[in-house]
Amino acid sequence: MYDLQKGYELAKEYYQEYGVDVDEAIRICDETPISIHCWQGDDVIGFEKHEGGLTGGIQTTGNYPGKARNPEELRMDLEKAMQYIPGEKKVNLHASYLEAEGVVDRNEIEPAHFKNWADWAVEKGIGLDFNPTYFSHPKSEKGTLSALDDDVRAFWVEHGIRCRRIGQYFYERTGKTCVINHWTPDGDKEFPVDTLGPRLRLKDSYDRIFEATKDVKGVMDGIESKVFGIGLESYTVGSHEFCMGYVMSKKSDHIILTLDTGHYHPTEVVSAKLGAAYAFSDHVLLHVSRPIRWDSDHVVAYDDETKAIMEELVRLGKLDATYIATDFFDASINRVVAWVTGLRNTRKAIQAALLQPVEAMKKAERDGDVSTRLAMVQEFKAGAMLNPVWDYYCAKKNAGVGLEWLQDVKQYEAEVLSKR
Ligand code: RNT
Ligand code: ZN
Repeated sequence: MYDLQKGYELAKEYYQEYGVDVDEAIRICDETPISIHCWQGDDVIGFEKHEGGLTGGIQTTGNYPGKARNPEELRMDLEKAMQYIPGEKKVNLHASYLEAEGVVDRNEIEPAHFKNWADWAVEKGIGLDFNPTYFSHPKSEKGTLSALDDDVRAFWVEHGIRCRRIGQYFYERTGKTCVINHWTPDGDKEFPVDTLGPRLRLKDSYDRIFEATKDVKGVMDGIESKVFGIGLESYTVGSHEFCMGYVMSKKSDHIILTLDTGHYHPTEVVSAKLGAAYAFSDHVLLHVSRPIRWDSDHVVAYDDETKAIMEELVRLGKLDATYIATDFFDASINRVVAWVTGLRNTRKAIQAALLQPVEAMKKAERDGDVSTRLAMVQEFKAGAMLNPVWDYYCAKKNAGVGLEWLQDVKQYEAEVLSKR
């Protein structure tokens, strides 16, 4: 191992010349919460006792051995991953990850079914986020919150209501805001004749959920849009325009927009949407993912778009206003490696964005010196002296420098995962 202290001192000296305070950049990076999605650990299956696989137009591919088969294994795998993910963390659960004796249907779930998760979070000192599960269920085949059948729609409205109450329970137990993401896969394989009706029903369902739970405290609600799903290619009820319209029309302090990096046409990017979203809202929920040709939910990479998103949040001054959550599911590799890699990349992109002379860049722009602006932005694109700072930070957090963590995770695979 090279001399980490020396690297850090040199980086400090380097950044000082540009007026960037490295210690402050490390502190902000460390304190920015990232919500780790639980569903990478078991390929989005959950712990309900009924049959049936993953539906809703999302898909995991691969059959790598060692996935978590029960809540104990999932928590154990999460703990292993969290060991190598530096900084403030939350864990993001789906309603389908409940713990109950027999079959408990989606319209029957209660805080008690998530008590073990809450106990665990309190013990770890982390917050919990939540998601209603509007898929992988016999009643989700012909739509959920937008279903034509009134009974089916009422069933899912009840699910949404119960999820908000569970969100409050998480807030009460952990003392940290619970961010709920509302996503429905509702859509159509073919072009529908009536594109408005389902949207009016979805709007009414969300209204009913929020009206019935007006008293709920400590919860934020992201409304997530999508362009299409597998088998639902032609029409999505909760499209971007629908969700943006819904959120903005509510003028609520807890109903916010969710932007998932895999949910747009291939040439559209979330980084370009943030400035507009923040012209109308105080908070945004981010789902950081990696779409390869479609919403494939590959492990988050340290790529241009992830970096651009974090740069944008820092430059907008909205890093602390944004709820950052990961959302990917790769079943073709060691799932702990997937978590650690995706989460470290997300955190590293935040660190890189904080190690830039944003004030000087803004000043050049204000002064109309667009040449300096271009030169400066480009100078810091490569990350300058990011790695020595990142390595120093990881060492300080005991999260493994470089690939140090990989050996331990491989050993965990040999001793634990491969025996499942
Ligand atoms: C699906 C959405 C949604 C899900 C999770 C499992 O396209 O991105 O957020 O990935 O709810
Ligand atoms: Zn998502």
